[in-house]
Order: sequence, then C-alpha cells, then structure tokens
Amino acid sequence: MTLKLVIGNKNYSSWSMRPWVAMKAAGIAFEEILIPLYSGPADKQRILDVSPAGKVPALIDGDVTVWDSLAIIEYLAERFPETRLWPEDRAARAHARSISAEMHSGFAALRGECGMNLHRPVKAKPLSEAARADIARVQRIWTDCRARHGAEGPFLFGAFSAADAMYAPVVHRFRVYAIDAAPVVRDYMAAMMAQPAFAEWTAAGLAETIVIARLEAD
Ligand SMILES: N[C@@H](CCC(=O)N[C@@H](CS)C(=O)NCC(=O)O)C(=O)O
Repeated sequence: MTLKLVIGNKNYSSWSMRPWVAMKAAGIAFEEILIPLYSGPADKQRILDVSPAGKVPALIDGDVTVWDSLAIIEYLAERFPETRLWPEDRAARAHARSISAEMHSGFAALRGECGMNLHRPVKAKPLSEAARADIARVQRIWTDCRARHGAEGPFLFGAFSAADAMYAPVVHRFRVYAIDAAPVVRDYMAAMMAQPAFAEWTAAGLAETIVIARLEAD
C-alpha cells in the first residue's frame, strides 16, 4: 500500500518540507496530499481527520498514522532501514539526532521572526537579540558538522541525512532574510539548494499562487 504524506502549502509549510525532502532524497515512494493551510474550517477538518494534533505533516502507512515531522522521520528510518536516513556511525547518528531534536524543539525566535516564505523578496529585516542568537547557534551547528564530516560529502554528515532534512527550511530562511553567513555556511546552503529533493520542493513552492496574509507579516 502506498504511503501517503499529508502536507501544507509548499511555499510556507516548513514542517511539511522536512519529511517530504527526507522521503524524496531517500527514494521512498509516497503519494502527496496537499491541504491548504489556514483556508477555512473545511480544510482544517481535513487535517484533523488524519492528524489528531490538527497540524501537518502527517504520514499514513496503511492503518498506522504518524504525525509530527520528527516522529515521521524516525518512523521512516525504522520502516526503511536500508535507506539510512540517519548516519550509519553510532556517534554521528547520536549527533545528528541531537541537532535534529534541537531544531525541532528550539529556535523559536528565528522561526517566529523569519517564517519560511519562498516567495518573499530576498531582504534583511531587523531581528531581536534572541533571533540573532538562534542564527549564531545554527551557524555553529553547521560549521561544526562540516568541520567533522566535510571530507565525506557536502552535507552535515557527509551524505544527505535526516539532519539535513530537519534543517532544510532554515536554509530558505537564511536565504530569504539575507542573513550574513560564514563561507562554510554559504557552501553548505549551496549544496542544499542544489540537492534534487530540496530543489523540487522549492520549485513547487515558488509555483504556488496562494497568499496567506497572516504569514506575510513583514
Ligand atoms: N511540531 C510539529 C509542528 C507542525 C506545525 O506547526 N504545522 C503547521 C504548518 S507548518 C500547521 O499544521 N498549521 C496549521 C494549523 O495550525 O491549523 C511538527 O514537527 O510537525
């Protein structure tokens, strides 16, 4: 039975982007069900029908439903071990899980002030001290990973992994909000933007025409 991934608008839905990119990059076949976000009670009900949290993404695998981006990625890693969604080395895997969990539970200021919006004209904006601290921490995470694994490939742990999928929307945030980035960070962002799954999501997001006013604050 085909897996189904329920997602929101590709232009805006950063949490949806993460498992979508992870699945595409890993070659896991799935059917995509896109439900427009914040578009009224009927669509909200469609989300609630599959996801008790009332949020996307959600993965449906026969009689199993998994919601929440990181839980979906963990489920997929267990279900498709041959795809090696997490790094093979135990220490690298622990590190990848740590930074992914840090992304999932943290960076509230960056996420709040720099929402993912692929259409937004590239432009810097004034940011709070908390958001600037989040940006500095993300750059330290990426720089440290690249220093450890740069010789193994262009991504955080060499080969593309779930950790890159968890940080994929942050690459767009850095790009769109014209965030000053160190050369090693810019190289990582370029590798991500050239990655076929990342590029496919981005092209589809840019082709969308729906504008969600509440996500266009600036
Ligand atoms: N912690 C969740 C966050 C999910 C989330 O906030 N999704 C947003 C879209 S990116 C959503 O569904 N918003 C619709 C709503 O709240 O009605 C995850 O990691 O999947």
